[in-house]
Amino acid sequence: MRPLCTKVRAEKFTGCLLGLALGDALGAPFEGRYTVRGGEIEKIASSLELLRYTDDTHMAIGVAESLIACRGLDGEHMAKTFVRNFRKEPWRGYGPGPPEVFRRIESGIPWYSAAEEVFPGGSYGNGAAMRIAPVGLFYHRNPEKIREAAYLCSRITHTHPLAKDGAVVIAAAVAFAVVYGSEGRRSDLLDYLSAFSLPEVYRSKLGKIPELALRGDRREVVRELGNGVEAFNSVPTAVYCFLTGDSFEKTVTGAISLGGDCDTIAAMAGAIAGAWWGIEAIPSRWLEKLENAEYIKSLARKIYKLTVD
Ligand code: RVK
Ligand code: MG
Ligand code: MG
Repeated sequence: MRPLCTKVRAEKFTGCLLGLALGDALGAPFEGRYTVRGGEIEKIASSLELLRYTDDTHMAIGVAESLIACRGLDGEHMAKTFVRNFRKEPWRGYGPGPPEVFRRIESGIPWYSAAEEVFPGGSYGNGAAMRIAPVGLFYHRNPEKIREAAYLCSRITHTHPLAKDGAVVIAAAVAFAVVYGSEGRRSDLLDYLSAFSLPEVYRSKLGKIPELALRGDRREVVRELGNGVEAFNSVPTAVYCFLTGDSFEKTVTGAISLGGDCDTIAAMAGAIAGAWWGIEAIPSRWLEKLENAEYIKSLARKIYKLTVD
């Protein structure tokens, strides 16, 4: 891949975190559905006064807050931030695992081992990947640090290797989008990801994307890549949505249309697409209704200041 020659723009950072939150908020009303028609998304979006986000964004906010406060990834600080944020807003629709991890941390179990036994072998849910975008922003200049940082961030709640590697894929995709966005080719993302020595399930699913993209058959995409809550059944799907959506809007609506865990797939795809096209590509009719948009934007700007300015 060619080296970074132009300064990356702050609009990509704000686009990334707002894109994550919008994918989450727009997808949330449809979570668990078999399929969703494009018109339904717009109908719900225009009928709601507020586009309210869920645990995906709530946890990504915690990741960003902690990265900013510590000027890097500090596992203990981030774990405390997650617990504090969860206690303030436990109603955000968290999966079963993280609240149990938080209870364990509060009972005195160290943050680095609290998640180990919540599921056999640790959780392989997509909860680590859905919140990881700020890590991709923070380390966009240092791809060699992305794995270590994504693993550390995941370890707090998701210790299964497939959850951790799912987080690596999304963090790396965000870093790629920030650095190469607009000028490069989106399809180069698959090459970029191949440098991360991912487990077989990710290599095989990512390898199927070009063919699936040619056919564009929704049912085949769900069958081959998945649309479930497991990291390996949603992370490659989010990458597919980014690679086949020709705009921010199409990426997010395409992700939601797949149904299943569509708030999370749209959150991950929205973060990558927002980082690629920047905030200016996000429809203002959606942005104006997004809950806490100014705060989310301010976090993205702070990460930009710490890493680029
Ligand atoms: C509600 C067996 C396992 C497993 C293991 C399954 C929010 C469990 C967000 C578990 C996201 C679920 C989602 C999710 C994020 C995981 N053996 N089953 N080793 N590991 N599972 O609980 O943060 O929507 O059924 O850790 O990853 O919008 O409940 O939560 O869609 O995956 O939750 O894993 O969930 P958790 P999470
Ligand atoms: Mg959610
Ligand atoms: Mg979800």
